[in-house]
Amino acid sequence: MVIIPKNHPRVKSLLVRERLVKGFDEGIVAKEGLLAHGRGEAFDYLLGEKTSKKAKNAICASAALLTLAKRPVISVNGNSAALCPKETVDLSKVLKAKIEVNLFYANEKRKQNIIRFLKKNGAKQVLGGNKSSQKILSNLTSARRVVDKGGIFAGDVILVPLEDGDRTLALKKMRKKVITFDLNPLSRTAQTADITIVDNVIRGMKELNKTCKKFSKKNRNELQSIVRKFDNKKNLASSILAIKNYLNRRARHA
Ligand code: PTJ
Repeated sequence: MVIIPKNHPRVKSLLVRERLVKGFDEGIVAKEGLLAHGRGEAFDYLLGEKTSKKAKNAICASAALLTLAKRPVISVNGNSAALCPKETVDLSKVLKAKIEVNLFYANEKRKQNIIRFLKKNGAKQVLGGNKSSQKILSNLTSARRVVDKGGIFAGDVILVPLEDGDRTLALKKMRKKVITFDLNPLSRTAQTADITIVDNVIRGMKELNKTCKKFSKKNRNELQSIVRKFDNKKNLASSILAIKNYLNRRARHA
């Protein structure tokens, strides 16, 4: 454990990094998850380490789609479990959504650790650990193809934070709506999902929770109109432009 000085300019992101390292030490995060986090940090830096207006638009559209969903599911991997366990559990309660652990780097022990960790953080039920209710997604070759028949397999709107592009595409081919958190607006997942929230999952999940609570009072017509008006391609293009503008500004002052 590193002692981080309170006045360090990047204290927040260093604390988040520590949380992930702790998750790794406790058998929740994969080794590769530490690398994925580093990639995310780089994009977060270029995006100003704050929730942008574009991310807020995507969060509103996601909250509307999740509130309209009949069988919403939150898919959890090692990184998202370590970074926002409470927010994941709270969101599942607000939406009456299922939580399912689904790993890219399959490891039964890590899966069970994540299930226990989420339960310690208030989850009543966590799917993904029961072999007798497993289904295999035939259009997917990675370990993520193993899903629960009452969870991801049956879900209509699936939230997949920090994802790989293959599963996003596979779920979309099954006519499911896919929402992702991805700080890289250029990634295949970001480009393939129905809604991409280009924000750090640690900030974005809090905002999504707040918005879902607010939207639970809205009627279906209002929610449908929010979803209809959202354009993921346009929103992603604005995030890419924001990075380009930031780099141009920095280059001018170099
Ligand atoms: O726990 P597992 O086995 O399911 O594995 C999880 C990881 C994340 C290791 C796995 O899904 C993976 O390898 O993901 P990728 O392909 O590296 O993609 C992760 C994406 O998430 C990248 O585009 C990162 O920029 C982005 N990312 C990383 N950290 C964050 C993030 N996006 C939002 N918030 C973050 N904190």
